[in-house]
Amino acid sequence: MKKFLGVMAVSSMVLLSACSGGGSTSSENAAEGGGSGETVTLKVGHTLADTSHYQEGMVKFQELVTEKTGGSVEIEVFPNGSLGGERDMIEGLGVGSVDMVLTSTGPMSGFVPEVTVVDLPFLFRDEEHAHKVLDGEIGTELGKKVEDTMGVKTLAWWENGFRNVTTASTAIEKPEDLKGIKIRTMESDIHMDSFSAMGAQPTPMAFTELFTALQQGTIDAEENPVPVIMTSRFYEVQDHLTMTRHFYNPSLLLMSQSKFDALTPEQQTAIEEAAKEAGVYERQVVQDMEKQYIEELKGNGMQVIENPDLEPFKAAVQSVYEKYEPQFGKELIDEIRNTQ
Ligand code: EAX
Repeated sequence: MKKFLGVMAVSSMVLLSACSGGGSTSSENAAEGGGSGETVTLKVGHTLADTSHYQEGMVKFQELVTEKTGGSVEIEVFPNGSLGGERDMIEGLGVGSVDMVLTSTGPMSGFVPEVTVVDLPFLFRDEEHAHKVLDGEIGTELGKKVEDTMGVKTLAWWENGFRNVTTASTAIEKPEDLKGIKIRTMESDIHMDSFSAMGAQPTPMAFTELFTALQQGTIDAEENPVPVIMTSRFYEVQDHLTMTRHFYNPSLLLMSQSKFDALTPEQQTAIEEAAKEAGVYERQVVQDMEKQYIEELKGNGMQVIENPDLEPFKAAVQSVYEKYEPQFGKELIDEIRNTQ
């Protein structure tokens, strides 16, 4: 995979500089690196709305990159899946069609299964617990695993948030209420196994196809963090929300290794610092939005169950731990759980 990505990236670099499209280099700014004094423009894609937490984080990232590089590097943001779904964009890192992608860990099971240990249901107590793990040794090692396996640069851990169930017409108070419900999940084996264990019928699907599928009724339900449900207007096609917080969903800001290597050392440091600082900012945006948007979703007609009894849901997914413990190792799972 690394050798393949390396080759593809080099060939795309050549292609890109030949046709001087996105990610290419053009005009003046010698002061802050940019050895050749040209401004480097880097394209970053994500799937969420231009009012989302991802976008707010990206605007902060843009500002910080411009500031820290004195304008020698510019970030161009492509929201709304305009560069494709998360899996497409991750693949695009290899072929040079995408310079950077902000992706949730869901689709990573197709690329670096080890990193999906963080997707286990009810693994994290709260955001603080998750941040402690991801900003610590475990998060660093998982980020390194992505780099070593895919030959891309892991810039930072951002946040999508705790995921909750929404449905078109069924109030979900206990796992039995999910029986036979056709629910969309991300392209994640753990997510699909968790909903099968709760009795639902999971359908993996790219985010870019989700709203239409809900609108047409080919699926009954989906699950996402509150800021996504609000900014992607799922309240228009779903009437019920239960705050199950069943998965904590981190996001990875990944960059093409060859694009990173083409920068000066000063620019590389600036990008890495900006990615981390904007990530801290973005996490706060998620929490602020969650507080604000639960009331707004009610105002938009959604029936919200804010404090369901989660014990029956946790009990229903124990089989998922039995299945994946051998893959990830009980030690790592316990280490994550016991992180204070
Ligand atoms: O990462 O696919 C999803 O449901 C995600 O929340 C979305 O792509 C953002």
